[in-house]
Amino acid sequence: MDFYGHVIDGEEVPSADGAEFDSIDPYRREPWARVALGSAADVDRAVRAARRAFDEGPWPRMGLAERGAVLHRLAGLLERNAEEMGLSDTRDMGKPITQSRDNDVFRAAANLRFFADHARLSTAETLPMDSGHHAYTRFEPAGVVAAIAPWNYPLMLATWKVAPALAWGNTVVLKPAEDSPVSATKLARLALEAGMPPGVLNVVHGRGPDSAGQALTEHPGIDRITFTGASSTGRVIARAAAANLVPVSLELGGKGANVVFADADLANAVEWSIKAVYTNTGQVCLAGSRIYVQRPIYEEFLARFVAAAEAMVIGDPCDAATQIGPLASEQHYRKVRGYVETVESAGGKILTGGLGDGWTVRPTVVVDMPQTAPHCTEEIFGPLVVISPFDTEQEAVELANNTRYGLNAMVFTENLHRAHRVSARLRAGTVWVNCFFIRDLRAPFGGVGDSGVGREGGSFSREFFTEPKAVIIDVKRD
Ligand code: TXE
Repeated sequence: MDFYGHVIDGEEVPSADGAEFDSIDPYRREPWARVALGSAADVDRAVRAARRAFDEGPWPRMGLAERGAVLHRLAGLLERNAEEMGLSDTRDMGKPITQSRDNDVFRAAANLRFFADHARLSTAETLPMDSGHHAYTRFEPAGVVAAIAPWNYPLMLATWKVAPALAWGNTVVLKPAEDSPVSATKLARLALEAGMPPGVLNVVHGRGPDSAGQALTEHPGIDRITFTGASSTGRVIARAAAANLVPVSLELGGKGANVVFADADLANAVEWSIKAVYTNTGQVCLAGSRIYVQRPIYEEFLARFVAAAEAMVIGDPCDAATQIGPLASEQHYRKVRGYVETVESAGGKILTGGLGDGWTVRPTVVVDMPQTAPHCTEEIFGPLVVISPFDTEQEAVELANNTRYGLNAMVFTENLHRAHRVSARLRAGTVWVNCFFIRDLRAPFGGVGDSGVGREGGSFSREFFTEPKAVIIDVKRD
């Protein structure tokens, strides 16, 4: 079994105390990689290395074009190693290979390319003042960024944080999720190959509480924390950030509502609705896990949706034909299984799906579920959708907004006025109309309520990963 170490100051190293853990392939349900298990000592080494690289190294002082060229080279290396990078995530957490290799790796590369270019082309405000002074803004790197990544899009979400942080001249300590560690070590190896100076991108593996994650968020040498994961963990991290007065960006869970009006293009609505809840086996914060369908088309929508769900190919995620793999870990499988097993006691009915082999849950469709049931209010993070009918637009908006989460929502309608009207009324960071998952990296990304704090993307990432400085010059003297 291959070993994956921490990457600290340009070196791949074991833990200071020699501790290791197994990464489990959730389809084969056996270890496939050995990984260094970090603790506070390893985090401290990494933060010190990142601090040295920030205070003394070339990275923050480099021109934007030169720094951007390194990020573009790294993007190219990811693309050239797409097979290996994709397979790492697939073996770690069971994502179908056509999603990890053909989508996530290229999106990771796009993150690096986009933020390299965005930083280079970014303009800053200048303010000629009536008093004869001139004010302008400098976007200076914030310092050492702690990035804590989840396991559902290991490489893609790591780069979503690392790319803007690096592009703006920060140095980074990345802690990947313990269920998906391998691609992070490979990313850091490739960064060195691309010419990134030692200490600029460090990776420390480990768990969250009482482990590397907690040590990183509590470390006094950190200047920013960016986190994607559970809402409960977000609260813990926000407390750690508050103790050190460190700005924190939290991208947390979701319970996306998908509202399908009777005037929708039905084929389009079904196609996107299936993708919205079953992509990555439902382990997506953006999952459209509650579908509300207007009554005149409810039965027709259900029939088409169930047929499409039943046609999905379940199996080995390394097989290119597979659309639904196992859940990412035994622990996560147990969580999702709990929701499947309690559908009937909560008042609902399973139309299709249920438990599969191993740690697999089949694409599951639930109807007749009371809106107060946990299945309608909690993030399940698996291939289970609750479909409910509604009558009026007002009722649809109320149902959609009836959640503590507010990450995203979908609306399907051919009525332009309704599309704008409902989009404005939905409590969500992103609303997709007649589509899903389409992203422009300049747009704000994040959620309201339990879905998070702050936005990233484009200039929103710039605001977070820099310290904007106002410089005011007296220009009136001669
Ligand atoms: O998340 P955690 P888990 C949701 C989803 C899932 C649930 C639990 O509903 O079922 O969260 O998943 C690190 N200090 N999402 O337990 O614990 C941890 O090591 C510092 C939604 O895996 O939040 C990992 O790197 N770090 C989601 C990362 O946080 C800590 C993606 C995420 O793990 C820490 C994932 C601590 N005290 C899960 N505790 C999304 N928004 O997309 C944990 N970590």
